[in-house]
Amino acid sequence: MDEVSIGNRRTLLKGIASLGVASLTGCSSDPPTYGNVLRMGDWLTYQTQRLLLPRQSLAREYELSDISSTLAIGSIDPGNPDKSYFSPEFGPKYASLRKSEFADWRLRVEGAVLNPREFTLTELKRLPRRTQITKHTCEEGWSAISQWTGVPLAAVLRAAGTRPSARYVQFYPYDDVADGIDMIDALHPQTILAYGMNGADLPIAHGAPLRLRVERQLGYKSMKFLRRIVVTDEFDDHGSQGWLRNGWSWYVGI
Ligand SMILES: Nc1nc2c(c(=O)[nH]1)N[C@H]1C(S)=C(S)[C@@H](COP(=O)(O)O)O[C@H]1N2
Ligand SMILES: [Mo]
Repeated sequence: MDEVSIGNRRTLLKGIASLGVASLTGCSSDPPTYGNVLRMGDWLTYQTQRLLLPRQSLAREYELSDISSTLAIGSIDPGNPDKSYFSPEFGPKYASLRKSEFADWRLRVEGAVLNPREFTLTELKRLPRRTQITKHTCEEGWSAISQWTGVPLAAVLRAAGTRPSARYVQFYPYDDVADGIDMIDALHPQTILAYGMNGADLPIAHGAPLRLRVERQLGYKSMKFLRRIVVTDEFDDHGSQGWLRNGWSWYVGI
């Protein structure tokens, strides 16, 4: 980004910020990537979207006949040590869980919750269920429509008892990344932890046994291969494990 556009953004920022203070009082409006002037653009995108869109506005949902074939991209097998996203700590665990068809897999939910706990897949399937046909849009320029079935993240957070101080939810998978979303997206009705895709169990390449779907942001926010969820009071960009290492924004609303 050149200096001129930073300057323009700053000027714009002032206008938006004064608007923002007036209308966002009491909600989480910290800059998602504070402390870095080159990241001010992210903050502007975040604030503007949060200002303009009703909080619970739904992403478009499609018909069964709209379903298209979906690429599997990024990490497609956390158990493969030859891949760049392989985690020496969690990759081997994934490989062994997969051998027993995820019978021993658990989702750990902890942090700013009253009842930190683990969920089996069966327990998650007993919670409320939502099926949605949505379009996945990847930062690389492709998109695809699929049907996703899972439990609303809000239901899981309710079961764990989110503390009132909580503002973000962080996701840790079996490959070497980590990411988070704010409470507005976490509690959105279309934000689900999906265990099914197109009427079948979630395939390995698409994030088995459980992945996140965040329908109002770009595809990389929909973390696959989940093992742990941590509710936090503070923002976290996850440093070298976050997508920011690729130069990608923390907030990518669409
Ligand atoms: N754990 C994990 N989740 C991930 C990724 C990844 O590499 N690891 N890639 C992301 C990106 S860039 C995209 S576009 C989608 C791809 O989802 P799909 O493979 O189901 O198409 O997963 C996202 N979630
Ligand atoms: Mo992507």
